[in-house]
Order: sequence, then structure tokens, then C-alpha cells
Amino acid sequence: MPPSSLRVVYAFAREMHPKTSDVFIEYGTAGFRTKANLLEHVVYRMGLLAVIRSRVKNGRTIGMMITASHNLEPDNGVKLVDPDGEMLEESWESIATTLANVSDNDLEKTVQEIIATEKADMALKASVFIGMDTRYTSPRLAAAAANGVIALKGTPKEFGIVTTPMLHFFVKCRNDNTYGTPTEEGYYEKIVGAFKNIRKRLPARGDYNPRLYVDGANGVGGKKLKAIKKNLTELELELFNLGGVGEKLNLGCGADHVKVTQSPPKGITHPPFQRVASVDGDGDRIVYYYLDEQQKMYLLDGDRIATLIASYIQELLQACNATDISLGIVQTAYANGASTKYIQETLKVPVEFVKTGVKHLHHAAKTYDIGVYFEANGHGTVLYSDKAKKTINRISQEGDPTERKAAQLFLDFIDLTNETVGDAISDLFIVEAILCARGWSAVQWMELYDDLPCRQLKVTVKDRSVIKTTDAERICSEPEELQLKINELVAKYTNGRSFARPSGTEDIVRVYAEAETRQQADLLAAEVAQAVFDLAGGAGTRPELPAAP
Ligand code: G16
Repeated sequence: MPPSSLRVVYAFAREMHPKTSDVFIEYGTAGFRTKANLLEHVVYRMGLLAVIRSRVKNGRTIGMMITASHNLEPDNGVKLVDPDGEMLEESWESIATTLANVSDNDLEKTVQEIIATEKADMALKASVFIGMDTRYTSPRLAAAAANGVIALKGTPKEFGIVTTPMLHFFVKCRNDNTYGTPTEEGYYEKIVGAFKNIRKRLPARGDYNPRLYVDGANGVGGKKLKAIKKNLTELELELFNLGGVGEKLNLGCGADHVKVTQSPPKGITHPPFQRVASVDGDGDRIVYYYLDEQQKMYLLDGDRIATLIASYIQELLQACNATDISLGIVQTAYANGASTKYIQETLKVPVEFVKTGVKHLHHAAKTYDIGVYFEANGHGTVLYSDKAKKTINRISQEGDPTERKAAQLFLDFIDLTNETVGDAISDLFIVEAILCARGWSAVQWMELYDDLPCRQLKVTVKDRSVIKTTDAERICSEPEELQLKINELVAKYTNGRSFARPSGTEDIVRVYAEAETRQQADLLAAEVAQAVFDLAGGAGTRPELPAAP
């Protein structure tokens, strides 16, 4: 691109998408996230970066998703999706952060430096897919993204309102047409089609009840399920929190609310023992729960989904006699200790711990022939290596009749999986298919093991970056005295465990604690929250200890 036309790019940037804030913004756990009104120049610049990235990848399509996922409505965000439909390569996160923070005066120089350092051939074509969630600020930001793409002569394709995992899926399909068709219809055809195939092979039986209630978090996930429901006879979906007038995204509902508060979402009433699935604002996370007759809640979170899926995959592998396929599970520090024990001692499957953020889990899961990864918050999926796919495919044609049957079912499960990223819709159908295959109710699913009571809290500090962590975020390396204090507190409790880490999506520090009883877990979490407040520069009100019982 000649320098004269680039000059127009920067004049346009200054005019249309100027940098209006000096607040430093960082590419965090899942891209840039902050108040929507601070994001326009960031998104425009990410449009520029997506074009450069596409050219570095020989013109393959890059994705841009406008969303702040589980955050509340006033926030928004943007993340880039790499050609295989996976999260942006980590080494480019710092490039994105630099580009987002330079002044308008330095934008031209910085873009040229990136082009030179990354050896982008600016004569190549560049393609960028753009999707957005339902936030009222998303259309304006999606337009800024498209302007950024056009400015560097890339070709944007806007998909409008889609779930984040759909956008990942479209990008993957565009770059690898064996995976599927890069359209919403193509997504339904593959995911929902696979579920229908499975249900043809496995009619409902035992205690499995095909009626499922869904909390849509007033976001895009519920809306897409409403579209799916029109042609779905295999599952009786009752949909709630679909974002009517005055209903706020993720407020008092959605997967994050249900997991963190361990309480049901607002806007739903249901009979005891009814299975409820709760998805988050952009449809990439899912947790399940039910209430008993006394309204006591039983939460089936990401750990439960991971163990359900892994145990079923084990069964399928055995039925196929595919003994040389390795299976592994990836978790984070938030995984309930009881789930890890179940994986290691009952399933006897290797388990690995990584930092929060699906990008880290995804990476680790790729080291197995079949890698199941889930964060406790319900964000996860399954990755099948080429070796696993080829082996199962071969068995589906060459195995004995029982092996062939199991392998054919397995192939449908692979098709049902969105392997690019955690996907609430795909995960919902996977869970339903497994429960149906086993003839299980949610109560039977819950009986696999007993969780240790746990509690998550948020603490506000002046600068959350003062907290540094190590050992997959289980240890706080700075401030040093904070870890010493946490050790001292944890030592008081039977089966106690706790850690604190700065969030990469909200301006807070997260505290997690688990212990033998509910009361102890709540107390330990509150004590650690106080330690964070005292030793890491707390802001506002000091967290209180729970009232004595
Ligand atoms: C995002 C990430 C998840 C992460 C969550 C919370 O979820 O994709 O991997 O667990 O944020 O991250 P943090 O604790 O750093 O704030 P979502 O659903 O908001 O995209």
C-alpha cells in the first residue's frame, strides 16, 4: 500500500475514531474489555490489526468479536480470532495492547512498525469476519471494526448478532471447508444435525426427561436457541430470559451469576428437580442446576460437565476398542478439588492445570489425542486430534459390528462439538445427548461425586496489577506477605484451599476458597478477601466476615 493512501487511514482515524482517553487498556483474559464508551478507537485499531494479521497468515480469514460476554451491559469488548477459529496467538496480544494505547500521533508509525516486524505483505488480500453480541453499544463498535478493516483495504464480512462461538466456527469453516459451512445455517446444520442423528440412534430412555429449561441471560444464546427450537422435536426447550424490553443482559441471570452466587437466575420458576441450563451473555459458557423440594440448589458446573463428557468418551473408546487413543482433562485453579480427585482416582484420566482463560486450556488440551477442557465457570469443549478422528473413522468402517456402531455414534459426538472454543449451545446438546444415552436425570448426574463447598468473592483494589501469581494462579508471588497470610488462613481449615488472582476481564481481584463445610468455605473466602484488601491496596469498603450461624 503506498504511503499516501495510508495517510488517509490516519486522518480518518483521527477524525472518526479518535483516542479520547488516556486510560491504559490491556488485551486480557479474553481480549479488551472495559466501559463501552472507551472502546471505539481500540476497536478501529483492532480492525487495522486484523487486516495485518490476515496478511501475515497469507490472506486467511481472521475474526473479530464485539462482546464483553459475562460482564454487565455497560461494558463491551473486542477479541480477535485466529484462522483456525482459536483465540489470537499469545505473542500478538502485546502487539494489540501497544496498538490500542499509542496516541493518534503515533498510530501511523506503530502500524508501519508492526507491518515491518511481522513481515506482512500488504499487497495480499485480507479477510475479516465480524460478529457482535446484543449490547446496545455493539453496532457502533462493529462499524468501527469494519472501518478499520476497510482502511487497510481488507474485506470485512459482518455477521450481525451471533454468539461468540458461532463467529469462531465461521472463521474456522472459511479457512478449512472440511469443517463446515461458514454461515449460521451451516452451524445449525452441523451441531443440531449431529444431535438429531444421535437421538435417532439413542431414543430417550430411563430417567432421562427431554424437557429442559434454559436461562438465556437476556443475551444472544437464548435468541439462537429460540431459532433452533423451531425445528427441534428431540428436546423440549422452555426458554427464559430472552432479553425482552427492560431486561438487562447478565443482570441477576446467566451462567456467571448462577455459578458465582450459587443461586438460581431471576425470571424462572420451575418444578423441583427440573434440569435448568444457564448460558452466559454471548453464549460461550453453560452451567446446569436443579432445585429440590426445599429449594436447595444443586449446581452442575463446568467441572461436572467435563467429568460427564470425559467419562462418556472413555465408554465410547472402550466400546470402539480404540485403546491407543490418549484422553486428558485440563482444569484451572477454580476446579473443585472433589472433581479433580474424581478424575484422578475414579476415571484415572490425567489432569493438567493451567491459568484462567480458555486460550490456555485449549493449548494444553491439544497435547492429548482427545483433550477435554473446562473452566469451572462452564467454559470449555473437547478437542479431537487428527489421529483420534482417523482412528474412530477407520473403526466405523472396519471394526466388528459392535465397534462400528460405537464408532458411528462417536463420529456424531465429534460433529456435535464446536472444537474452536467453548460453546454453550454445542455443550448443551452434548450434555443432553449423554444424559439421554445413559437414561439419567440430573440427580443421577449429580451423584457421580460430592463437591467440596466453595465460595467466590470479588475484592476491589486500587490497582489489581500489584497481585502477581504463579503455579497456574494457585500461588500469589506478589505481594509476598499476601501468600504467607493465605497459607496461614488455609491451615486452619480441613480440606481448605484458597487463592486470589487479578481478573483479566473486570477491574477486580477474584478470591476462591473451598473447605469441608459451607460455613468454613464462606469464612475462609471472606478472610482471604480481607487479606487481599489489607495487603494489596483495597479500595472502598473492606469485605466483611459472614455473620456467625
Ligand atoms: C472470559 C474467559 C474465560 C474466563 C472468564 C473470567 O469468559 O473467556 O476463560 O474464565 O473470562 O476471566 P477473569 O477471571 O480473568 O475475569 P467470558 O465468558 O467472559 O468470555
